[in-house]
Amino acid sequence: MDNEPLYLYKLIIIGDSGVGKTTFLYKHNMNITLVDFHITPTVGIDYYSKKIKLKDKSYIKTNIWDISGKQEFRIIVNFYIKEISAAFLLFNLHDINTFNSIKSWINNLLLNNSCDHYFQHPIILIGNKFINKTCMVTKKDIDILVEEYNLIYYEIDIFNVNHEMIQDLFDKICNLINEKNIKTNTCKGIKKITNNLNFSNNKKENCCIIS
Ligand SMILES: Nc1nc2c(ncn2[C@@H]2O[C@H](COP(=O)(O)OP(=O)(O)OP(=O)(O)O)[C@@H](O)[C@H]2O)c(=O)[nH]1
Ligand SMILES: [Mg+2]
Repeated sequence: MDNEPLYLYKLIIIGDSGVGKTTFLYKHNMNITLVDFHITPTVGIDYYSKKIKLKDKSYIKTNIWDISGKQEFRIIVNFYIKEISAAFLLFNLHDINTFNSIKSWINNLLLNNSCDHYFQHPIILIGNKFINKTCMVTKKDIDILVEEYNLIYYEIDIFNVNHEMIQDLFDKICNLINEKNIKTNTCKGIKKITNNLNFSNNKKENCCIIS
């Protein structure tokens, strides 16, 4: 069928504990805002899968790893970072420590990724928990970091953005991967799907066979 995904893109969501990674993923996958729930810190790693239509009208499947930001799980992060095609990197606009960690998260990405192709993996930096008052993190400091590491930057408050805006961010990161043509350059974060029996959208699932 034409809308069957031909490729699997492996994405990761990273950042310090409490910055909103799981909230971000739930909003994307199920349009649930966990404001009314008692959301607990992720233990280790969580995983979701979703089908996305690219601008060129082809379909891809995404595997999205949501990893705990706690220090004790850092070894797991470094393991999963080995094979990703792009990353969302979140910080809390009102917690300077989460911003100060960004460089170390990026260095982890650069050091542990095992791809040897020329293209850079896209990184979307997200300043979360935006509220209309002075942030602890300054615009100037964010701009310097964005420039230095060639990041794409968005400021959001997951509690107050609509589902489409979060979907757009996932569409954007997947289209960037596609445009950079990483898949023809043996990126370990992209796999050709050779059999996708039982694939369905919006489900937690692990049924694809990859080459
Ligand atoms: N005000 C506000 N609170 C948020 C927002 N996003 C997340 N939170 C809250 O921040 C807390 C932490 O969110 P999580 O999504 O669990 O953070 P995490 O990055 O997954 O944390 P770890 O799993 O420990 O790494 C929760 O109480 C959320 O409800 C936001 O945009 N605005
Ligand atoms: Mg979490």
